[in-house]
Amino acid sequence: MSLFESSDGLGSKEVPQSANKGPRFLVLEGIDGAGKTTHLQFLASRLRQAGQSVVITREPGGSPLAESLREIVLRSPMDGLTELLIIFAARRDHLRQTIWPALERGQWVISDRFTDSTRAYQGTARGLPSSLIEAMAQAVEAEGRGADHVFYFDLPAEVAAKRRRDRSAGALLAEEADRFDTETIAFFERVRLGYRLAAENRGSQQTWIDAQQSVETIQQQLSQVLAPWLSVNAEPSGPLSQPSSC
Ligand code: Z5A
Repeated sequence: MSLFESSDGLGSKEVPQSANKGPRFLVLEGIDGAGKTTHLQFLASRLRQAGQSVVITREPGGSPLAESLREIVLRSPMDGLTELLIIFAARRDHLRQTIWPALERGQWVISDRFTDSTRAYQGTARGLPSSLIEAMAQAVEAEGRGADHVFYFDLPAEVAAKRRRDRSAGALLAEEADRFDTETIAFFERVRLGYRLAAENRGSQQTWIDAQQSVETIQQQLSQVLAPWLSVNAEPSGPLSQPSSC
């Protein structure tokens, strides 16, 4: 996934006191190949058509430091606890450098993955204690706004693996494998379970999507979710000339 569109990093490092109307910080979650990138672009284009300013970002990554940490997490051998610590370090910088400043400017933020990835991958799938993950999440996110709404793209791991193979075969060069590409189908089924548990804890601030449906059907579902938010956020958001606007 190469859609990271960087922030200018000019935003305040003060603790943000976001008071925007309605949801502004959207997150897409799901196993690798579930369709997050595809539908993230759709959500962003719908928001922009409605006159909103949107920052697209991703995890691990989304700020210069966090992008460096992403390379380490994806490529360097390490144990699960080391992985967890690096992911939260990256998230802290991502929030401070990119997400909170964008929200403060009145922009929308759409992130490909956020803390529920940690709950699902490092928690349910790798078996690290949820008490540790929740304590770290609280420390890293507590001063500012967290995800307003999470879209979970649910897909059987076998189907996701086939989609990834098809995508690689269609590319000029096969995708470079990372540490997660060598995980088993059973691992990704545990991740799916982790997402189901995370969604149950999120109450109404989430949309569960059967990602086996066609792209068009999923886009209709996303449009229905967006519609009431766009009427709440009817005024154009943020300074559209910001270099970090997309
Ligand atoms: N990670 C972690 O362990 N803990 C954490 O806290 C965080 C991350 C934040 C980052 O992966 C890795 O970091 C991730 C977990 C770990 N690894 N894994 N697994 P990444 O950022 O490199 O990649 P990704 O986010 O996992 O996924 P992706 O490759 O970008 O896939 P995707 O965005 O979900 O799918 P897509 O590219 O939109 O779609 C895949 C293909 O399916 C593509 O050809 C589409 O055209 C096709 N597609 C999409 N939707 C459909 C439908 N509905 N029908 C048919 N075909 C479709």
